[in-house]
Amino acid sequence: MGRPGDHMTIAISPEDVLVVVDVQYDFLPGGSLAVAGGDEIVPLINQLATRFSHVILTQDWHPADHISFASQHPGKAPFETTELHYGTQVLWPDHCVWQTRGAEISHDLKIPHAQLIIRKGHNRSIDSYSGFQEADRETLTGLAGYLGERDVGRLYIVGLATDFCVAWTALDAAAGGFDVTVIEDATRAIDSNGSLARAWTDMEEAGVERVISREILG
Ligand code: VGL
Ligand code: ZN
Repeated sequence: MGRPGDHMTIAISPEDVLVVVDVQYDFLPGGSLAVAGGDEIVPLINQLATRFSHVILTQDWHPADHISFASQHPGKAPFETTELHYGTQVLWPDHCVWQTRGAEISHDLKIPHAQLIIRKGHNRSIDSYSGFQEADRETLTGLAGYLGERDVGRLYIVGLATDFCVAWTALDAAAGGFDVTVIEDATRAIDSNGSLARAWTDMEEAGVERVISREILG
């Protein structure tokens, strides 16, 4: 309870999970798909992680000839789209190629108690923004099974990028019946062709909560 004017902080329970999405060198300044300001959220994520006893990470993890790369589509440039068997796919610069430096999770992320790293996007012919399922909306990663078996509380999602992997992970979590919160200032966006505004609209409609870190950290 607070006095009028006090800032009410959100209580994190031991069952709640912090999901840290794709804090990898290719999404940070200097990387091949750098997200503006991506490095600014790393200290904040480290601080938030101290409040959670259960933290999991996701890692974008592609073969060198991944279908989401513009380089695999002659005549196409990054950020254009193409039609694939599962729908419209944004084409990206080559990024997060497995076993390259760009795919590594930033060493500035200091979360020794993180318990699971879920890799996604390893199938050559299917992209996977979401930590739960691939872009064909069929192939599951197993994350929902893991979380179900651990009997978790609310999922708090942070990381990169707000409008792609964070949003798709949040939407799938909500669709799977989890309570979901995105901590907005602990994310940064790519914002290509209106993708950020669209992502927030979709998340709002799906019942995803939107908070800022001060509401948790006090
Ligand atoms: C992502 C584009 C392509 C992300 C991953 O982490 O948001 N975006 N692959
Ligand atoms: Zn990717």
